[in-house]
Amino acid sequence: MPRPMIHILNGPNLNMLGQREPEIYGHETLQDIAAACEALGMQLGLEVALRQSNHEGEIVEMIQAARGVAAGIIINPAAYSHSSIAILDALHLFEGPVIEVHLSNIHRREAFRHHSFVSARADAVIAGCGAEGYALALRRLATLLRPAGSTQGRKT
Ligand code: DHK
Repeated sequence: MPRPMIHILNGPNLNMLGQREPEIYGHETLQDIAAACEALGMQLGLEVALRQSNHEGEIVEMIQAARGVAAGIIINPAAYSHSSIAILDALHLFEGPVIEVHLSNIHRREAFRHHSFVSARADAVIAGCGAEGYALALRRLATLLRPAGSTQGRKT
């Protein structure tokens, strides 16, 4: 049986993780996050594909391309969280669950980071857990995508 596909989409400047303000965003690189999510995906029975773009329109196209292909989306829209209605609208086109992740706790930072347009479509929002936020999002998607009545992956 093919494993359900999860797309992990990342916005601007997240390609610089590891070098970028590590006191805020941590020391892990996006490649580290991709490797950790692929390994966890194997355990959870999910296939994982991680992508990043510095361009709003490309992120919109990634979301459109996930339709009918991905069972769920994890998205860190980065700075576009606070400005992009286009990304919100694209997510409204996607039929599966969406989890929004922020490495930092955006609510403890500058006021302009407190509002995310994307949250209006997200089934859950994880902020302030660093790179672990992606793993938490993956676990939540595994729960949401588990067939009703299935005990697979449950601890007890
Ligand atoms: C990442 C960014 O690049 C910022 O623009 C957001 C987010 C916060 C994060 O915490 O992952 O404001």
